[in-house]
Amino acid sequence: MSILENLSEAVQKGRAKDVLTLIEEGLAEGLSAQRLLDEGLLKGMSLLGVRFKNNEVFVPEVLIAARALNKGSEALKAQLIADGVEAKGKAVIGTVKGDLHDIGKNLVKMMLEGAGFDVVDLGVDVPDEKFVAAIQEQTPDVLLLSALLTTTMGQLGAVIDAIKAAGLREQVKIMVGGAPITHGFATEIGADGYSPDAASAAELATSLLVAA
Ligand code: B1M
Repeated sequence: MSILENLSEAVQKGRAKDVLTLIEEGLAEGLSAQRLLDEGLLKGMSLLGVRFKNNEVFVPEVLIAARALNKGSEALKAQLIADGVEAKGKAVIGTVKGDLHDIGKNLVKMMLEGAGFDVVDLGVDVPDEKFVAAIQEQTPDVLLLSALLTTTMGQLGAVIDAIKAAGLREQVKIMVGGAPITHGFATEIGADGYSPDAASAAELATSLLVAA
């Protein structure tokens, strides 16, 4: 098996130590950090996701795999983030109330940092009031909201409504994302933008700054 296949396998089995060793080997062999991320770590989680859906693996296995993936993406961070980029703006990011998924959010955060943003991460299961308070306290240029469940995607609109009710909507650009979200949904709830993946999220955040 190739290093990328082994990496995918190690994520699926939740073997964090093997993940780190394979990343080292991959980088030493000249594989790019992006390929190790996309074709190794994320491929592994995507394959595990199918088995999760089919009830072949359960929450504990997925959690252990998520931990291995997060360790791996942390190890790749230095390679993914360009050196010496000056902060071009400030962003606040979080996963909405009721939702504990953070792998995608963490990748978006990493790409934003790579694009030169100073990022404040509110974590997961973030109540609407906490997003409102963060806008008041941190005065970010962009707020990024993540939701991974069809049962929590409605929460994205609730956060935007809470921000409007607090009179803060004009102060910040709002982007939404996560597997069940579409461009149409983002427009419907009054977001300024939607991105399907981490790389385009960083590009969109940058273009929203220019447009502001
Ligand atoms: Co959950 N889970 N999960 N889960 N989980 C999904 C999402 C699911 C699709 C699995 C399935 O059934 N096939 C399903 C949702 C179904 C639905 O809503 N229609 C599901 C379910 C049902 C559940 C539970 C309800 C299961 C249960 O308890 N019975 C439960 C809910 C818990 C809760 O949140 N309250 C649950 C729990 C969990 C774990 C805790 C075990 C674990 C999360 C661990 C963690 O995040 N630390 C977990 C995981 C890992 C998954 C899968 C397998 C993988 C998700 C992931 O991390 N993908 C997922 C199945 C799948 O996606 N194949 C599944 C990799 C990640 C890089 O992709 O998060 O999509 P993603 O992020 C992308 C883009 O979406 C985008 O960029 C990212 C990078 O490119 N993006 C943004 C994300 N946020 C963005 C924000 C932006 C922009 C772009 O800002 C603007």
